[in-house]
Amino acid sequence: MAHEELPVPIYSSLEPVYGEGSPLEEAQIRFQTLKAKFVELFGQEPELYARSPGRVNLIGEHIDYEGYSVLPMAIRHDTIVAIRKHDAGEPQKVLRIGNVNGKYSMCTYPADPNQAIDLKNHKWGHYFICGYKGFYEFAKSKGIDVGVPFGLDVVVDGIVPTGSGLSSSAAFVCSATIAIMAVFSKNFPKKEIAQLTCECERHIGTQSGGMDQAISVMAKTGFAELIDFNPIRASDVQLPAGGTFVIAHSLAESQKAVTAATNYNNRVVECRLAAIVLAIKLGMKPAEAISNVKTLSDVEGMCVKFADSHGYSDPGVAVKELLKEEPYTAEDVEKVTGESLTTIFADSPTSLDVLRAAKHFKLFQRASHVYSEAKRVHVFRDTVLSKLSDEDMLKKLGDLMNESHYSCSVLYECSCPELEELVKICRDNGALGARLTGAGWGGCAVALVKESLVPQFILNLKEKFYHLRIDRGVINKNDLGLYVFASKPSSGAAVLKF
Ligand code: NG1
Repeated sequence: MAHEELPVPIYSSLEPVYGEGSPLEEAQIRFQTLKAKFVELFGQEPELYARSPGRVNLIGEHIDYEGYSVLPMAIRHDTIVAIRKHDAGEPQKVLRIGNVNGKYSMCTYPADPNQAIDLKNHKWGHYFICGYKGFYEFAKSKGIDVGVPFGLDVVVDGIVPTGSGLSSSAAFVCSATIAIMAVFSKNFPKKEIAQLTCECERHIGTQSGGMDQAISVMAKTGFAELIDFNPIRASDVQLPAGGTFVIAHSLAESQKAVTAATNYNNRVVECRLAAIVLAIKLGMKPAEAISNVKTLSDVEGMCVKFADSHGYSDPGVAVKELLKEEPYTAEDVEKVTGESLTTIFADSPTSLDVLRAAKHFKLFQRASHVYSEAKRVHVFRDTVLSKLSDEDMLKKLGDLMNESHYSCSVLYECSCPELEELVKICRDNGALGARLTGAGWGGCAVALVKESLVPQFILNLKEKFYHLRIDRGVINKNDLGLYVFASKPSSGAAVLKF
């Protein structure tokens, strides 16, 4: 059976998830600490644990929400959620969410799956509530009766660096959702959990695509995954042995939920507008385009249809011919659509926030990025499958990563000065390719480095990028290992019941 059809595995020991040696020892300590914290806070032991990893995206940035395939791998850093369901006799119907890390104080919410999340007042516990609401919504949609809501005690231990583009949020939402499911003795095919966690993370206010949750739930040790959407599917990608991916933090924190209206959601809206304008220019009636065209991948099919008469079988060509390079004002777009933008987005409050904040819309640049990046993902995968020598293969993969970065930086404008500096240092110090990874606007870069050069490469990064920041007091020397590390493809979500 394809692994996306299988349920989340349930293990009674840590080895299947963490392997052996120091990762296992580190995990043993974390689980002991987590259990002790749980007992300290709630006076009882947790019933079970769920864990889900962060990820690094190797290529395919800002295209998942446009319906295009992406190519991430799970990293070993994960979030573990310990959970206990209150007994029927316990009167308080509350969700108490504690954290091993003293930085995050206990959050309390009512045990009410219909509660609204207070987006104006961001709290770390909101991510748990995304999973909580998501579980009930999913159960309802499947006609599963999960009875009256119970109180829950929860303690979280997350080691995916936050605001780093490594999907700490998805690791938290997925582990929370899976823990809640497990405590209700429910399990579902991984692809359904990937879909549900993607949808429920949107309760936090970002219009995210499904990449992070899909890889967090479906990852397999030793493989990156090509993730397709509609329907969600994961295909194993065995990376060439001679190369290693090094992840390095730019130390600029990317606060995706807070900056959504001008950054992440802004790009989602720009892509939607680009798709509608393209569809109309390709001959679709405006009203039909507004109601049916949601993503740039919807337009690709139309381009193929129009190929004979116009030569647009490549959507990149259609973008060049049909969109203007200068930014569009709202009026420019409305002239094409014949409908006001606020009407088009009337059912999406977070898009309306975008419209209020935006001066103009760069449709040409955003669509050019999406179509070219979508192609690079497939070229990357084909290169890995090709018969090229290891040397040539790694070089080609590195080139694709560099092209991806250029496109993210110049066309999609989701880089920042710190990432630019870091990517340049990576390339100047022997990386075959380097690029920002994740949403951008801060967070991490990923570099492809020849295996034998990795230790020296990391030393160089420390010297050229991090030492200065240690001297300035931005980070502590002892924490360097958290900010720059090599990563192998790690395992996906699991439930642990001892
Ligand atoms: P980050 O911010 O790196 O977790 C976000 C989105 C992804 C994808 C990337 C850009 C969420 C949860 N994740 O990832 O779906 O669109 O940006 O490729 O919003």
